[in-house]
Amino acid sequence: TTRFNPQAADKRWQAAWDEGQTFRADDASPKPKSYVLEMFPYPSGRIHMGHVRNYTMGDVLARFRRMTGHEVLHPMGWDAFGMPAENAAMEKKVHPGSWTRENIAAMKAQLKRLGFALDWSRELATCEPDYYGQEQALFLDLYAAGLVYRKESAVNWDPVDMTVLANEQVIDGRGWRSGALVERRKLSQWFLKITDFADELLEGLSTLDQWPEKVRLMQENWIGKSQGLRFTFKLDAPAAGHDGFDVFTTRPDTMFGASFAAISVDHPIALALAEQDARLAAFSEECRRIGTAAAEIETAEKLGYDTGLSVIHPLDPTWKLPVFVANFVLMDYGTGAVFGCPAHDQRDLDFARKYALPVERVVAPSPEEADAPIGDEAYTGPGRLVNSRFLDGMSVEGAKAAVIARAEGEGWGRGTTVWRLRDWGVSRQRYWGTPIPIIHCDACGPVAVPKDQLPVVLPEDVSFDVPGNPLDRHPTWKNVDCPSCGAPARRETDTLDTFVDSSWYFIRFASAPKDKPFDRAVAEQWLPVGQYIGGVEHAILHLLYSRFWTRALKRIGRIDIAEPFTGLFTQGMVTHETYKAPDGRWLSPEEVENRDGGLVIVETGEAVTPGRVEKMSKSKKNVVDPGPIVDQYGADAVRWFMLSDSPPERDLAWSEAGIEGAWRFVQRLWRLAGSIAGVEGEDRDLDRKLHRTIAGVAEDVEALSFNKAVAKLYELANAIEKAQPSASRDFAVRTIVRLVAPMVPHLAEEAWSLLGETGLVADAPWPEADPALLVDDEVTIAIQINGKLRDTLVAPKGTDRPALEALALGSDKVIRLLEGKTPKKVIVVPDRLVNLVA
Ligand code: ANZ
Ligand code: ZN
Repeated sequence: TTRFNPQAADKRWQAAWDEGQTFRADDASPKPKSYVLEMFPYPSGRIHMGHVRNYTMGDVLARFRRMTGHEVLHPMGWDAFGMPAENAAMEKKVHPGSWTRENIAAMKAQLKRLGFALDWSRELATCEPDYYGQEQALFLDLYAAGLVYRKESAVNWDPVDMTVLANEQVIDGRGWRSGALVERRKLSQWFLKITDFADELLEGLSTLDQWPEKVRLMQENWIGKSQGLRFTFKLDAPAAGHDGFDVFTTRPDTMFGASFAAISVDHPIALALAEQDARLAAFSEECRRIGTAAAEIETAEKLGYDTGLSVIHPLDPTWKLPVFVANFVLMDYGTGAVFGCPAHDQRDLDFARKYALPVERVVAPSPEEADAPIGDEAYTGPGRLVNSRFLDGMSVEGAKAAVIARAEGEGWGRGTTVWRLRDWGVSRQRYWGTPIPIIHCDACGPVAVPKDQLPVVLPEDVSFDVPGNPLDRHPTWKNVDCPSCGAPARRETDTLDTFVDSSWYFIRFASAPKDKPFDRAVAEQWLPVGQYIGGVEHAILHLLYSRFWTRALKRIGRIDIAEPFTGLFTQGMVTHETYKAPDGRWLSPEEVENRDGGLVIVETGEAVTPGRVEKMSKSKKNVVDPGPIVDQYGADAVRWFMLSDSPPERDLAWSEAGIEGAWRFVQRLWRLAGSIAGVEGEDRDLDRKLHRTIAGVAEDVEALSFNKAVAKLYELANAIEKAQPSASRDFAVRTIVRLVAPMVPHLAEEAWSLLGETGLVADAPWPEADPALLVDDEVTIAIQINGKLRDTLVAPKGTDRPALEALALGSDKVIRLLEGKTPKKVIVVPDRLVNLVA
């Protein structure tokens, strides 16, 4: 046979699959349904290696599931709204729509070039009205159900560009383009009531046993359920029009270790005080500049301002605590106020050391440590209460309950639950997104666009010469009559967060009628997604929003599915070497060469720091574009390489040697396919190897352990190559073609037809493993009489007790030694021994 020519084969089989609509999912199929989904890409311009790896994994599973008798839904689409399109519009003067659609066309061609078994008839792009119009309908359904509301909320405002910035556009407190200090402005914005589902979303995590533990944990932390005590601190003397304020604590047990109270800079009392106190006003301004996001505050230095006020300890009216305004207290968590217990909270300890406040231990891990001093580290472990009056000797949990009971009995506090999760703000002051289908009328307020007027289509004639949202300055689009009273009114010019688009695309893939978002019965046939595969960067927001959206639809009776993704897999990244010049500049591989055993810059001859292996990224110039690689080696070699070497959850280092190895293996498979001898004869060892591989690869693919499946296939190929011609060998050749079909489908189709098989290997059933051939090697069993070794026998591993007993009793030596007597007792330890007690 000649060499396998991937360029020709790829083209031939891709055309055959297209023409035969091989991968079209049939809603009406009686087969068991299987929904395999990879996170859909943002159409940035070109497919990168991360996509190739992600989609190859999903593809192997999808093809495997088809071979094992499933009707498979494996769709693809485009997460097509978002800022990069607007940036391109500003920089290159192209319309975001044409930029996006061109990218989609280019990337689609690249995906097709890789031979993915996708149902392209279900392709969707979120930027098209037939998609976002249905999203608007769903938004209005949620609005009608009270799950959408409007409230004032702060945004990042760039005073030079006169535009709202996304958080990622704020770098060190400055606008990414203008460099101006970003201000916080309050705007009226739309919110989805995800907090209504906090409990459900948390509880639901326990049902997701096919999700990575770390993702479940991240979601749990994000939802952040905290149980504790909310109580009122009375001010010693009323101030700024307040008698006191509420605090929230998860550690009511530590009340006797309190040494101060602290309120947020945005707390009403702090705001009122700052009006009279210029120094406090300046302090607050400074804190806001550092940032008020939880992550920033965690790392920032703890700063406080002593208000001179004091509060009364609720468990001892003679005990006063000073009140600080502090930068580490967040306004939008709990009550925006805390009591500080330095001995048992690190932030409080840092703060107390800085402002010379008392530090008293109230929890001790052992009685001997009751008065052990606290050093630089707060004690947050378990123990018993000390120095705490009526709580002394109680456990932490017992003391918490005791303080809550006392507070509730005396009426100064209540046990409560506080959530970290906030409602989802979905308003974006951007053009390239789903228009929010609302009209603002001076008389009627916000009015839903009537459903028969959907979709609210984005106007095409917009310009990006001026910063800000073009929808805001588009008079004919913006100014409309109120659907309710007919008076002149204005369209909402904010668009939806693109996370809304990706919160339900998997439902639209399952069912996409023209006149509604989806057909419930059809969608429920496919959903939930059995296996979802994507990057861990979406472990929190995208997955949580999708879970919320699905539950919200369930609550309003639109679909009866609680969790959208039963199986989740987060794959590792594709990495590559980097090169750095002496001046710290990143170099691309073309700028570097090997000279006398060392790496140097081609132009200057300067030495290059040999590269660390890092995630492929443009900034580090270590990106390998899959396009030319696929052209050179063919789709199968690239796919094979993506699956080999590393476990799929770990990073995969791209290497020239790796892709060449994959290419050679594809050629070896091709030579094997051409080596049918047509002779008789059995080869038991090869049979066994083959059947174990059939079972093992199936197991590995189901578990997404692709690298293990690949290793087994290598071994099998080795064994076939070494085997003498036989009928077993011919059968193994025919079978390995089916086994590799999910991974290297083009080679497999080509080989399938070379072997004279009819139809497509993509449609062929997965080979069946013969259970008799799966039993591991034979084992040697000891035969004892009265505990003494008398003989041994060889039996297949796993032979059952009666069979082993019979074999032992049939041994010549045993028959001789027993002299015709029947043993009183027979003890059998399978795979080990048979002991005959005479
Ligand atoms: C006193 C105390 C003593 C606390 C102690 C902890 C340890 P989680 O678990 O995250 O819910 N806290 C409450 N509201 C806050 C706010 N708005 N900004 C910053 N910190 C706030 O944390 C709850 C704990 O975080 C609360 O319990 C409170 O400090 C603090 F030994 O109260 B604790
Ligand atoms: Zn009106």
